[in-house]
Amino acid sequence: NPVKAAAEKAVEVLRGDGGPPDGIPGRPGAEAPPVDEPTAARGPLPPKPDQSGPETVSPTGRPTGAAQADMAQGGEYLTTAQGARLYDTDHSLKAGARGPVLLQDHHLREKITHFDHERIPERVVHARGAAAHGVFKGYGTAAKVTKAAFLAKDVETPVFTRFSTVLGSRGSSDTVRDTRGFATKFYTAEGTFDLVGNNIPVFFIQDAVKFPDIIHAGKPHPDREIPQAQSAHDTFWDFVTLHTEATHHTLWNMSDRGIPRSYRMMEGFGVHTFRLVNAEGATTLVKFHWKPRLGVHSLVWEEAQLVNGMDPDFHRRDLADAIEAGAYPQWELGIQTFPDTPDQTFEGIDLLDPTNIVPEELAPVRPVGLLTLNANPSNFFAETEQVAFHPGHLVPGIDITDDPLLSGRLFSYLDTQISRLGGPNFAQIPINRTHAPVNDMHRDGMHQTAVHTGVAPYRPNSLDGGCPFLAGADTGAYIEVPREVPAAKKVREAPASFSDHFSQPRLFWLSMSPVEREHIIAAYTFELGKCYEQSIKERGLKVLANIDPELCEQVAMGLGLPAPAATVSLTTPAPSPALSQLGQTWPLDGRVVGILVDADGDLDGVRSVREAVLDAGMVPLVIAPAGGKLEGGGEPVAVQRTYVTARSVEYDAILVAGVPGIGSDAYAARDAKAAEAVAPAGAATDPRVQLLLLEAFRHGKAIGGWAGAERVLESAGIPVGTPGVVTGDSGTGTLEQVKQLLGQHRVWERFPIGV
Ligand code: HDE
Repeated sequence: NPVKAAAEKAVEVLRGDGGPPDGIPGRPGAEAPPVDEPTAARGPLPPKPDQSGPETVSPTGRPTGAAQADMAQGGEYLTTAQGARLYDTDHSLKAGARGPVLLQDHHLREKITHFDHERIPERVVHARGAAAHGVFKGYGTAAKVTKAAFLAKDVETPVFTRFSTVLGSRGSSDTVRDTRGFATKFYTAEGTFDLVGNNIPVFFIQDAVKFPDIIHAGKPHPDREIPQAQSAHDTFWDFVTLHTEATHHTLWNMSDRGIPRSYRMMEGFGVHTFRLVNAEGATTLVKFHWKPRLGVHSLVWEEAQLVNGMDPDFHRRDLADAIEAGAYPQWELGIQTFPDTPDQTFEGIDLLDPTNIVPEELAPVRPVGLLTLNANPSNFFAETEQVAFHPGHLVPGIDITDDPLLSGRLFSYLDTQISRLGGPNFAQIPINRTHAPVNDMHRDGMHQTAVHTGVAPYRPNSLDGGCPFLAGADTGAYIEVPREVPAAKKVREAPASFSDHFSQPRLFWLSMSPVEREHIIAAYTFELGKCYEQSIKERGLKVLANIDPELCEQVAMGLGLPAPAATVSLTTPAPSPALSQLGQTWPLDGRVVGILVDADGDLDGVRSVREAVLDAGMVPLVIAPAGGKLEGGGEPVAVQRTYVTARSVEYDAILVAGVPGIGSDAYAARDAKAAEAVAPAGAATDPRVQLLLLEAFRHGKAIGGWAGAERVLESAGIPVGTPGVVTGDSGTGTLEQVKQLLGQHRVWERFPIGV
């Protein structure tokens, strides 16, 4: 069979064990297409439980819905989109092998046309994100205040959570200074509930009408389209200093909350006050909180900047890796509740003002359920990109308030999906399908995938027997709370209670520990320092003076400008310790420990340490001068990182097992000159090892060593005895000390170090 022979020849050539590629189809002398037998098709991926939307059956009897995967890749043969089998997809149809491509090549046109339209508009904000599937389990503790069925005891609800940055484009870096989105879709039996929150509990503006203004100011400048995914530029600071209600959110951004260590280590907030309704119809005002089991942790700014270069996908990778490794991230959903009084304030705090928090010391956060993210998406586009959240996706028991920011969002999210997802039928996309039975009487429209039957998509009707029926309170209808709207004039105004823009930022500042304040000062100095306009820097300082004189003076010093005086009288509220990220001990799950060693190091010690790191639920990564395996003693030790691929920012702690050698050996044979440049002859330690240790030190990371590692630490300028630099007699003994340090997240005594 000449066809088969040509195919076999092609395979041999590709493997490198064959002769010249004479017989490859498409080359002169080729006789026929290469494949005459199909390879076995891979079975469709099993549908995820949370994608199992309502099953529908097409007129041909072919199931759709959860069996989508089957439709996507089910056939054994390569086909056109219409199912016609193809014999070749590598060559255009030509008039002769060297001749012009023919317009009649319908396969070429279909393939390229589809490709041309693969991209959809990215989200106008929150374009860059990562998501995961999971499950939410209710504790039943909210039963007194809400009838929402998914919060009842032990009810398990499939969820899909998407985390995001706000300002950057889809391809921007993960660890920029920005707010993070934290949006969760609960596929409840009563319909889908979306909690579309952020990792910062307040917002820049009090009224949705200003959303385009803050976003236009934060996005790259419209002339050169720079800077990408940054707030450190003139237009952002121009807006937030002119518009002082942004002060509180901006302060959170400048704090460590603006650069989270991991999506798994962020709090989430519903921001607005919502209204809960219980089975008797009684209402309670509520703020939603997500509390991460691993605690709230951040990067330090220099580290965040290095990560952007070393691994722009740092957060995305961290989330996916943790889930793949079975270290499922978890958050408790908590609620702060407030009496639904006519003025909707609590302890003098206006609950309709989204620039306010209610300190947890005044209203404790009570846990009502547990979120566990336990499965990565199988297809980024289909799931993470196409998921469409909307704060108006509510279930009975959860209602909205008149927060003017929330009102605007209720309009915006539906509207934006229509242009982003190409029409009004985005609810039919698998990831957006509700798990509750649907009969919405919506018909037609772009990308309609349902084949609706019946002739009466209207109400009332007699032709469909009056179907579908209306529900009542006893059959699970969503009924808005019949709240009285006070008689009022139609005005474009904010209430007087919205005009205090500084006392809550001051509360936040006063609640920070000294090291957190140091980071805030550094962040403002960096960001305002990046502005070109002198007047914007000066205005920035005026805003800071109204938060705190020390903050203002320190930043002014960094900018080389005089510190202005406050223009408001500064109050001294009681600090809220819950706002600080320091002072507790946290689980170690998923933390990354780098182990530096070479073939002459204590390999037995490394073997035991690896096991102990894994036993503690952490990730050990062996760093050596070159890749491959380190031989000596027992089992060879696999190397995960080399001096070339390792950078300190990947690790939460570093252990040194002996005196790791000069990494240049690996190059020496190839390029002696280059090797000499990397590690000059006679250097005690490879400069890349020194840099690794020094950076880890600067970023407050735990460092440990044994088997003579003191020499290495000293050569990096971080002798044993400096805070958080420890040695032990054995690898596991050293690890125990490092674990203690890791529980505090960082070695805070090392700050300030000017990063
Ligand atoms: Fe959003 N926001 N937003 N936002 N938002 C969007 O919707 C909007 C606000 C938040 O992972 C958009 O589908 C307005 C506050 C998250 O898909 C858009 C206002 C909070 C996400 C939109 C706000 C958020 C978005 C863009 C002011 C925290 C990403 C794409 C009134 C409580 C969801 C999209 C995801 C996305 C509008 C303010 C959170 C344009 C008009 C406050 C987490 O509809």
